[in-house]
Amino acid sequence: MDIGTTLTHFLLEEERKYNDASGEFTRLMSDLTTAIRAISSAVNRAGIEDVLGQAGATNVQGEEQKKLDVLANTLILQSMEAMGHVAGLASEEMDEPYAIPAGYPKGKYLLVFDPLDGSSNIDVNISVGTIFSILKAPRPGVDATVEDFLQAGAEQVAAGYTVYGGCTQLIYSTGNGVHAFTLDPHVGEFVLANQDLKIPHETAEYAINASNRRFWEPAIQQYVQDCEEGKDGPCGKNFNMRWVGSMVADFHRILMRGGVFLYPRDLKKPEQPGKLRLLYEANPMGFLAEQAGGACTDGMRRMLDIQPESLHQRVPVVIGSKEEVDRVREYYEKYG
Ligand code: AHM
Ligand code: MG
Repeated sequence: MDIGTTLTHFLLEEERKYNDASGEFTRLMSDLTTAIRAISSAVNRAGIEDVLGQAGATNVQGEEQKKLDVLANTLILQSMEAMGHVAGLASEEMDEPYAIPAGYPKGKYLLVFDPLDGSSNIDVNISVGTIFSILKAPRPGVDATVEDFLQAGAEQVAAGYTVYGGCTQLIYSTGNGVHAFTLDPHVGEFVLANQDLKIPHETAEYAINASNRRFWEPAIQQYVQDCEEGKDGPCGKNFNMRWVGSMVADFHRILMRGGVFLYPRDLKKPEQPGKLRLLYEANPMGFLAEQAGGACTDGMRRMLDIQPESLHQRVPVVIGSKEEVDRVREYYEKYG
């Protein structure tokens, strides 16, 4: 039997090669993966818990069963709060940043996350995921405020996601390529699966929720129409379409075989510039896309250049194969 290259081993080698090798980032990731293993286990047991929990939705201890996204959020807070590596945590599940309880040291990083993205898919046994972004705390050792989290995506120290699918995989980048690890459920370790993943530059596959078509802006209306016309239209090639409805799963497919994912501004809710959140969905995925040779934009701007104005800010997202993302950007310039 061969253990393979574990995530901890790989992270330490990376730290030795590129950073000051203090090991603090590796320890932070180790705390995070403790939570991720627990979330993976909870997701895998979701159907069982559901069956067991049907009578009154309480467990054997008489506690109310938590929705999985709240549970995932709690597991991450629990695994991080006492360890001294972060000065604050913010997530989709909390209106305000979580303050590290008094008595625990505050570290030099900030963690922003979506604990269980696509959680509406849990009930139908479709892949969901955890997305995370790691920033430097502007004021290390001190409780982080909202302003401390409002950093452009280009400032990210690291970003990644876990996809809870047929197997559990963790994908991350510290700015030196994108690497994938698979959880060995028997050993409890993440083991290196792919090093330095690259998104193919060209693609003939797009992902969009077309039920929103009548609310799209002209650029997206035109882009999708041209894709649908295939080789008889201006694209000159036939396109395929895929939409899982879990960004993590859709992005994972794009990372592995190319494609473009679009969640554009939706005039159904004109006050809302898109559905996805800048800090814990668009930025970490944008960081990974760029590291893999792809691109990410809000249609007009490079995603990682956008200066966030609020913690839960929403943005339009176009992400994936570079050539196709650039093409969508041209449609925005031409059609608006
Ligand atoms: P969530 O964070 O509440 O789970 O919402 C984000 C999800 C993404 O994973 C996915 O791409 C998108 O919402 C799907 O939206 P829609 O249901 O409009 O197709
Ligand atoms: Mg989400």
